[in-house]
Amino acid sequence: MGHRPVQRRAVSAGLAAGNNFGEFHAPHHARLAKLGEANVSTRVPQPPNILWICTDQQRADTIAALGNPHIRTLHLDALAANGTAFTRAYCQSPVCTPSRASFLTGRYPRTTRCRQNGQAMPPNEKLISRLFADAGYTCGLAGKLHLATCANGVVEKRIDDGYDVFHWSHHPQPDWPENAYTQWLTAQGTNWEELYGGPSTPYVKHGIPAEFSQTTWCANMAIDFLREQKGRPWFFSYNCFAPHHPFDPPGDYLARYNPDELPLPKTHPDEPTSKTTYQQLDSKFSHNDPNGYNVAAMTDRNRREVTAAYYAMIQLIDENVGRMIAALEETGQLENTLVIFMSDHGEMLGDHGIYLKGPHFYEEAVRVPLIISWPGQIATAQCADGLIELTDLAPTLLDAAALPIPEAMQGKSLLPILKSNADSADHRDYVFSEYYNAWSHRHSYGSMYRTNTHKMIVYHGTDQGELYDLENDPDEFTNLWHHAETTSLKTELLKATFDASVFTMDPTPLREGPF
Ligand SMILES: [Ca+2]
Repeated sequence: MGHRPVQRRAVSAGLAAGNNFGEFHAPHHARLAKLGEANVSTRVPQPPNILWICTDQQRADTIAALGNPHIRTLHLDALAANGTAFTRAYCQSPVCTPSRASFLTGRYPRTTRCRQNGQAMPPNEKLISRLFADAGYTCGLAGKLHLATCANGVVEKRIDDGYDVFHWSHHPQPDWPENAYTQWLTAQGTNWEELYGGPSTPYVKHGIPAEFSQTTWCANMAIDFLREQKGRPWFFSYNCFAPHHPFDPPGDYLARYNPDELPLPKTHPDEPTSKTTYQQLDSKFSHNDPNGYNVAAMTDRNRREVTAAYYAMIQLIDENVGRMIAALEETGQLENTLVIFMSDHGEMLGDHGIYLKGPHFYEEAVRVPLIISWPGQIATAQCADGLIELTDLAPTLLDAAALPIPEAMQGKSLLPILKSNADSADHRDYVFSEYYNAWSHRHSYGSMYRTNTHKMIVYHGTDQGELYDLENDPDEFTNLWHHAETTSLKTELLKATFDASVFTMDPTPLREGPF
């Protein structure tokens, strides 16, 4: 547990791609050695820039260097080699809005009161971007934000979020004239409809060519921004829509993956009957929607094609990560930029017989990639295997910039782990995740409590739940919820889950006196 090196093979592959920013320069070495005993906040010579790359719906096991032999992610491999990869990072909700509301505030979904897709962020919640803007940073964004509804052509309502530059594009489809990506396509003399005419099956499509994709456009906006802001402290959110469904990479990227060489999703013969009603329904149609993917009709070939398309979308993201890193290097900003790569939640990708995301809390849905690099300031080629929540990101960034962490934040800074001053195994005893009627399945209210050894999922107001012994059943095939011999364990974990729901309540307003 704790630290182990990133796999050498993949690390070498990543470095061969041209990203060599992990080499420490002598002055940084000297500074770290000299200030080794000092308080973290005194070590920062100047405020670091923040490049926060957040993909949509990318599960954790999609980084080659971290153990996926089928996908190719040279630039993410290099990022991991030049920073710290957290291998057990968990989102606080397996759908967009509550997860994003949570990690952008360092608070739990029900604490922000933005618990559901379609629900607006209360205006008195403080986003991390607002806090950085207050500290003198210029903040920019490209892609989605999704802290309020933008369904049916409605433009997302913003709170005082601190973003000066705001290239809003919830998703690539031109559902709003205000979609900045749509406007850019127009300026390029083209449009989405024209570009999105490639061949398709019911599950996979040849999407927009790479140079015109929203994934690439978001990176273009990031690169323009970091060039313009050079010399000032800045904070940029790269929030592409990929690899969110539909599974539609550029055709030439799809061709890079031979479906026949990809593994089938993992399933167990007892599924879905031994699992929840939600899973039984979603194993027929994704998101329990007759207009969703017809999961029950999928062939093995279909399943492998979806995996190929998903990996191809991630490879395009990877290449754009490489472009942004190269721009940082070229402009001399790499040394003073903290880069985060992560995702808002995962994707089932056919595992356990289901696709997409919540209300399920399988590892595929709640565990996300998380890599942080900050050349010369944090450990390189470090794999941290302890339990991490995305609530920890906002306090980590404030800590890295030597800014105060508000009492309202519920996460815990990862900076001591990043600097190898703490073992990630000691960071948390459990992670907590919530799905409160957030998207599909009306009246589905689930809480997940996960320790190093067990996972308890309670679906409130029903007698349904899931209980997994992760040491003996890491694939979460055997649901022990109804097993008579585990009654005592179940009682213990129900109590622990109830405790966790109490201990994650809003810490504010602060108590001002004894009475
Ligand atoms: Ca999402």
